[in-house]
Amino acid sequence: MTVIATICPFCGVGCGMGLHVRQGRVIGVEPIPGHPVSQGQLCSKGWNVPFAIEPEGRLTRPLIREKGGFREAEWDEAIRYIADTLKALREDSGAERLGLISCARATNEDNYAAQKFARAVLGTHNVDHCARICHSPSVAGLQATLGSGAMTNSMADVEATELIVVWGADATENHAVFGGRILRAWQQGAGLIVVDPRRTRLASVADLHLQPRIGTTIALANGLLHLIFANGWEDRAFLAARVDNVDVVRAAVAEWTPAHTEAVTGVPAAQLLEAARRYAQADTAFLCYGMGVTQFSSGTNNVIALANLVLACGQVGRPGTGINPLRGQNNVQGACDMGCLPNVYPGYQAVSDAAVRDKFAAAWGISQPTAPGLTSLGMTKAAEAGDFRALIICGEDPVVTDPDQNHVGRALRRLDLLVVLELTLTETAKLADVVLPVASFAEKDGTFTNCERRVQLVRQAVPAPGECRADWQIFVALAQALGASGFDWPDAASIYAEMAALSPIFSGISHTRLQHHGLQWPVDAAHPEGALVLHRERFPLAASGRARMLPVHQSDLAEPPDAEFPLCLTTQRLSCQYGCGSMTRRAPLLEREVPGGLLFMHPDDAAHYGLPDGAPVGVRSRRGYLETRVQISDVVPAGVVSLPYHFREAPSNQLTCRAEDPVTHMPELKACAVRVEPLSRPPRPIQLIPLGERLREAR
Ligand SMILES: Nc1nc2c(c(=O)[nH]1)N[C@H]1C(S)=C(S)[C@@H](COP(=O)(O)OP(=O)(O)OC[C@H]3O[C@@H](n4cnc5c(=O)[nH]c(N)nc54)[C@H](O)[C@@H]3O)O[C@H]1N2
Ligand SMILES: Nc1nc2c(c(=O)[nH]1)N[C@H]1C(S)=C(S)[C@@H](COP(=O)(O)OP(=O)(O)OC[C@H]3O[C@@H](n4cnc5c(=O)[nH]c(N)nc54)[C@H](O)[C@@H]3O)O[C@H]1N2
Ligand code: SF4
Ligand SMILES: [Mo]
Repeated sequence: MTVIATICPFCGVGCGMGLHVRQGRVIGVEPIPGHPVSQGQLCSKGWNVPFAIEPEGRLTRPLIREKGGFREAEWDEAIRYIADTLKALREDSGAERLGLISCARATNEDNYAAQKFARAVLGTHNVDHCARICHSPSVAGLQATLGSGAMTNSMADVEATELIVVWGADATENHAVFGGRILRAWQQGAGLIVVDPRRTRLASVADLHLQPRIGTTIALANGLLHLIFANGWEDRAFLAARVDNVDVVRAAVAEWTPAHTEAVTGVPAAQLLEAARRYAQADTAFLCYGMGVTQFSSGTNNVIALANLVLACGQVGRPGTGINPLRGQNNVQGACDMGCLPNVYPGYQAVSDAAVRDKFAAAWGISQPTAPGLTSLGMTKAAEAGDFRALIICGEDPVVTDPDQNHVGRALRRLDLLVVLELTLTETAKLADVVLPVASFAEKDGTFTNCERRVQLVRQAVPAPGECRADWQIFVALAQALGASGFDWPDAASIYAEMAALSPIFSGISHTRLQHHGLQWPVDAAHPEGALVLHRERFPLAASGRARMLPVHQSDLAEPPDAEFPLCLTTQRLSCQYGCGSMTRRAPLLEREVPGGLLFMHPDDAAHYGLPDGAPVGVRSRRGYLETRVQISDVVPAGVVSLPYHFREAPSNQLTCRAEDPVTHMPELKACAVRVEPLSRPPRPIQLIPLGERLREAR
């Protein structure tokens, strides 16, 4: 048996793992003892990696849709078919009706190749990925206030801080190994404040659990800021030296008195005072946050509200402090870094900047459109309207994971060409015209970038099953079939080198420099060894190097409960499952943990509806309907029900709404109105996409 050191392919913690390989198969895993992030730990998902990627049940040959089903095809035929169709569609209706969804689970090299294919070969900035419905408000909100959208500090900082604040994140479930580090830090004396409408595991041990009403982040942050200014607890020296626009924000939070804040958020005034005092007066306070902040139609303003709080107290730019978005997917930081976003090239270089466009045009030998492209949900919306023709989706399952499932299904069915690059036949792949089999993380070289900006090497441990190829190799073949040059990379390292040469913040990174547990960007002349802490002396926002506070105002949920739909539905994750479940649900031990689909409901609500634990129910929103079973739980507050989003038989996105953040188009995944209907028979699983069904509607 050999052991190959690599990185876990699930969440953004980026734990180091050794893959046990025998006879060309991954037969087990082990944690890596000296790894700086995971310190010899893995969570249950990491331990179950071999099941997630085992060759049985994987796609191994290209599939082309034929007569209501799929037939196997040779690579040459599949590539030719896609290339010819893309060419015809572009000639017919222009590059702006073609697009690409990239994959935050794949490597940086895959993602660089994907966006280069979209921009340099298709000729469009219509490239996006799941960050859109995840931390895009962090990218926008932190960019606007601090000048950079990434986690400012490192995960190890929780062990060197006086106070940890976890705001709208369920870290023991979703960043499990990091959640464990938070618990250890708390046991060793760090303070812990949790802000969450649900009583998460961390909330149940925290010194202080603020339990706001769903969707009241701005009110709460403004209320805390009001108390900080009112008591003179702000860091005046820091504000004078490093922050603009303070007085405007001070005036804007004047109305958020404790009484007003309590009335809106439901958090008692005494708790507000204690939280404000402890956060402002701690020498070091580490604030991290997640989807409970971003997944709202006010997502960007929510992030800005937290940034104001952090800046006011000078809790940034030093070890043990910071504003730290817990990036979700193993390589979502990397997919953003690589420019898989409609408005930036690799390294966050703006599409709107003519000098940047000229640089990439010269490097890639093709001029680029001047306007940013469509977002992922923008492409779906255009498709439903019949205004979009071809979409290449690498490793995402929007039929399960995007909001308003019935809308997604209608949109994808209207495309002239849907190509899906996947490990298995997901619900989305079932709708494709061509499905291409890809190599998993264990079958290719490359890099992942974790949530603390650490670029780490992923190493091929086994050959890919059947005819699977790495995503980047598929883009090479497609580019060549379309007559493009500049895609003749011999290996993943040379892709990284091309990217680094074009992106100042990664200019000091190469595969050879990453051997020892990677580097945290920026890695450039000013930071030759990378940066554990951002913004030590200046913020990369303006020439002055100063940050900017911005006033933000509380807004209502897009769809508050009413007489017809009296409950607020929120969506959550479970420690034992991941995303659409296409990988974790292949692991028998994980699948055994929780039955597929559960509706968490407070005991008072269950009593009101006369529902015993495990009772079958229908759940209905204005957009859809599903059936599942009730799990009575006082983790959720009364009036709120919660569904995990991993289960295709009871998919929460049947119900969710598409109300959007005006800045980033983030949908309001954390709140919509539903009603619960008791059933007198067992729940019926949702029939998603029956294989072969693909009614192409007349254009
Ligand atoms: N096991 C597992 N781990 C995962 C994933 C997975 O699918 N499974 N997915 C990965 C991905 S892609 C991501 S993005 C991360 C997400 O990780 P988290 O950010 O932790 O995501 P969620 O559990 O969706 O939401 C976090 C919390 O927000 C709370 N919340 C809801 N509304 C509000 C509100 O108005 N205010 C506040 N303060 N809180 C609110 C919810 O109660 C919930 O506890 O997890 C990653 N890790
Ligand atoms: N209701 C509700 N919906 C949500 C959320 C929520 O909190 N509530 N959270 C949202 C968030 S934060 C996110 S990030 C999205 C995630 O949504 P998705 O990105 O759709 O979720 P994943 O399960 O990660 O799907 C990734 C797919 O990539 C495939 N894959 C893995 N490795 C590779 C590879 O190397 N190459 C290729 N081509 N494919 C690969 C896997 O097989 C898997 O099917 O869901 C969002 N949807
Ligand atoms: S915490 Fe995240 S990266 Fe670590 S083993 Fe679990 S899923 Fe993998
Ligand atoms: Mo995410």
